[in-house]
Amino acid sequence: MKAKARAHANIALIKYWGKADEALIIPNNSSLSLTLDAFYTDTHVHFDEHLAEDEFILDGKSDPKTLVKISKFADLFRAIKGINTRVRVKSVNHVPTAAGLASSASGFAALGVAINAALDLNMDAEVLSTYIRQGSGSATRSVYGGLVEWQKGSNTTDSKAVFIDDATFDLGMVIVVIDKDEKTISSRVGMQHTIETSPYYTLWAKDSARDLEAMKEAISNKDIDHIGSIAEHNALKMHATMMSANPAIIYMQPDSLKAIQMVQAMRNEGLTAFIAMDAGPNVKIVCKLSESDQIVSRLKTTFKDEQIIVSGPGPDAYVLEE
Ligand code: 2P0
Repeated sequence: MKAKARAHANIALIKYWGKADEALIIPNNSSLSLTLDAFYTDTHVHFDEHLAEDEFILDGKSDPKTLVKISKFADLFRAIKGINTRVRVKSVNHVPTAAGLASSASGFAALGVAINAALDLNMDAEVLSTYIRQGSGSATRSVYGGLVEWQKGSNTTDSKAVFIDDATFDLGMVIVVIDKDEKTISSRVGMQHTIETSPYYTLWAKDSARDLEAMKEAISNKDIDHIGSIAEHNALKMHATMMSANPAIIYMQPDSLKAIQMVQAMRNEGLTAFIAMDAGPNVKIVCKLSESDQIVSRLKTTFKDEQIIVSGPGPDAYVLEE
């Protein structure tokens, strides 16, 4: 009962912000993301009769805080298999340089794919995504490569990932690492606080449904400018909604705004460049891969080489040979 798997991180172009069901992680709005080639997690699992407790080692160090979530997650699969065997989980996050972009999305997706293989559960990617979702919402989308929708659904079996497009039409992303430290307010806490206190929250959920439809149309047209402009508008609306919570949640830092202004300047010069920020200060730039060199050379006038990472679309999550 051993297996190893790899899953790539994803960045949402239509963001997930808020849960309809906190226990089952069913979101209030559907989301859509690009799986990235540049960031991934490798996870080895071993369900071992000799273990008294579950164990979790991340990048060579034991991580008791995440272990609680991992044990709960493993319980979902143990219940299906009808076993109580404890598991040893070893994960390695692969992120270029000290980016601090280690992701719960690639982490739970790799873990789900590895457990599915180790326990011979034979779930297909769509069904598996409904379990991975219960580890971390954004992980749902990392089961597939390219562009992926997380359909919000209304129950635990229909809130799932759906593959949209392999994104091999020059779509890319440049990531500007502003701060690699762990954020002070986790997404889980931040989204709940936004729901409870922002007068704009219901508008966010309603508007993002419209954005999603426009995004799917732009993807079917392979129109990167349109994809970027919808993504930027959606990301900034999410940040505006967070800022309208009480007390406000502000993830942006002065250097985030500096990067945003540089992106606007690049656009005025005719480059395809749009921002997509998550629950943190780092700035992601939706772009054409063929223009990424020009974008990087402009960013290098202000940011250090190691703060800038380029990525194309990544693949599906998959089982690795041991
Ligand atoms: C996203 N984020 O769509 C959005 C945009 C952050 C901002 O998904 O509570 O770590 O585990 O479901 O998946 C981050 O939320 O939260 C996230 P949980 P998760 O990528």
